Amino acid sequence: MLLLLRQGKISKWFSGMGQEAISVGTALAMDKEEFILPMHRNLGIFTGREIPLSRLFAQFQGKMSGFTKGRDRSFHFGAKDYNIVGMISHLGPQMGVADGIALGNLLKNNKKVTAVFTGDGGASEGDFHESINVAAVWDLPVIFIIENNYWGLSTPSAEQFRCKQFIDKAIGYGIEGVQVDGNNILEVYDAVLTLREKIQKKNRPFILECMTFRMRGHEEASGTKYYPEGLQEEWSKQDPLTNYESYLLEQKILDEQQIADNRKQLKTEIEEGLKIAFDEPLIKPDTEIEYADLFKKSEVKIQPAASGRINMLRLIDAISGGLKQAMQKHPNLILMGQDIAEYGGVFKVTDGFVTEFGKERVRNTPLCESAIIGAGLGLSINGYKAMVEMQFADFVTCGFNQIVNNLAKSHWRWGQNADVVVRMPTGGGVAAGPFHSQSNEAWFFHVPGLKIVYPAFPADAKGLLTAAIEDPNPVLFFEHKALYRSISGEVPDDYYTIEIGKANLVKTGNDVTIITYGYGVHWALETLDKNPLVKADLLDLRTLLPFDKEAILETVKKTGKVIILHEDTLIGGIGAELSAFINENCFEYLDAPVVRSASLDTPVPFVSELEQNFLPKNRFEKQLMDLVAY
Ligand SMILES: Cc1ncc(C[n+]2csc(CCOP(=O)(O)OP(=O)(O)O)c2C)c(N)n1
Repeated sequence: MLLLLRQGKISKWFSGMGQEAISVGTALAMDKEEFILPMHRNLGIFTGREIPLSRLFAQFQGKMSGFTKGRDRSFHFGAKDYNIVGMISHLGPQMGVADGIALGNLLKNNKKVTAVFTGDGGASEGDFHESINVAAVWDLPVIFIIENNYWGLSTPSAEQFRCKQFIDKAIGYGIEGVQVDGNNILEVYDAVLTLREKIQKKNRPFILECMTFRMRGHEEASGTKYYPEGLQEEWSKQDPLTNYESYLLEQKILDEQQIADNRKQLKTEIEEGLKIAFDEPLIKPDTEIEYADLFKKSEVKIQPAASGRINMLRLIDAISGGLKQAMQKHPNLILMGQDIAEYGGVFKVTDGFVTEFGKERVRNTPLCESAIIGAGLGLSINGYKAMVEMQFADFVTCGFNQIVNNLAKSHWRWGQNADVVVRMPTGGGVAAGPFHSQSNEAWFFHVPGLKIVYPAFPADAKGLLTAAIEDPNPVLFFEHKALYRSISGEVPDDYYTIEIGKANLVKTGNDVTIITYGYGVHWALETLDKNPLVKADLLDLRTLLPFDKEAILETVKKTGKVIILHEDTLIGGIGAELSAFINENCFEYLDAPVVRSASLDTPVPFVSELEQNFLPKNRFEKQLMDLVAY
């Protein structure tokens, strides 16, 4: 690999020289059916699972027969056929994903163990803490393998953490930790095997700390100048390959001839693999495929309610009812969130669910948004569906990385869908201040690979939530807190789904188009009631990503005047994108500039007078009337 790198024949490379015993020992000790989640230095996991070298080289060269269709490099890939889940660059998020896979195994009671890797540097991340904490509380069958090589890029342990060793941290999590010489393959192999057996007798997580040293630079370009003089020479005496070879020679298990034969055979294998990969043509870009692979093909059947039975329900009851029916329909659906079990969630959406579905499927979580959203992906890898309730949409910031980098990108990167719905109680108007009132849908609107649903009425909320849960892709489902108990509507009693991506024309008129969603729909209705002379098309988007382009074009072409209304702040909001879309696609039909009505570009204030001033509702009426008069 080093030669190829110098020749410019492969892209970036993270050498595991000096640490090989950990990957190889682990791969051999784990059952092939069990998942391993490696890091950037764990080539031995991939070769240990006997992935053909030609495919690995194809991956490193960005060829089609690799694992990511040329979309991601080096070790950033998963290989589901080999039960390997590759990392994202952010290191720590792997551990939450491992929790989810392990949770799936726990629920199946299949005695399978999951192994996940981290370095000593990555162990400083919040994900490390969250994931081990969740695994400890839930007794998850997972081994957290820490490759302690004393350096994170150029930063020595003394500048990374104060603890002496990682097994000490295990005590804090209430779990057991084991430390081994990571340069001794027999010790690593034996430790992993022993921990597996312990876990199979009684489900629980372990920390396995493997002491080792990275002989080369973080990646080749960054060198090793920061290592103190003599350190590499010192560690080279403990090289795992040469030491093991000497041991096998001493024990007369190998002789020099066999070593030479092995090396020759490996050289041939490498050269053959390389040739296959090099001979493969370069990938030809096809934009259609690039877009198509963002999502797993969704087979959501649009299912109308079977009977005509209708109830008048509040938004909260419609959501709760939809979720309950989804739980009945999908026995593999797992709910996770803070206080959602016996307590029923802070808004009571899951009130009574534990009694019907049990605590295994309705899971209280620690305050660990990142690990739990990551666990959602892990559950989907293991054949489950997950719904994660954010206690308030504001708190999604603590799980942001998992959503935008893991859930959103995994299908496009390596074909693994994230069958996860994140429910987001959102919005203001309840005098709850800047951290319990935000509209943050625009943060996610910019992320390819996500779907965003935001219903305004009870019937839409139920049918779109059931559709979101059926959809095998990640969906953010926004629910306006202030509407939970303030609006009611007719809701079909039976299970049904509404198509994601379709807007609804709530009112029709020729003067002007109002495009909005969420609370905006109700503000617009109120304003139109107050001004009966204004005849407007009122388009409720219902889904923000993908937004309904046809419906927008149709109404704009009809009225020639558009105002976009949203509760979120103005700059960089969804209105900006919609306005650009309209200008680009039906400029000739416009009789006035596209107008946006949004909240002030400040955080959401607490005091009611300030909040009302912040929200667009009171400005909207004038903006609408000015537009009509334009
Ligand atoms: C969140 C995040 N911050 C920074 C980086 C850049 N980075 C990549 S690897 C690395 C050092 C990791 O050290 P360690 O976890 O000890 O693993 P090692 O490389 O030593 O095997 C850093 C800083 C990153 N990939 N992700």
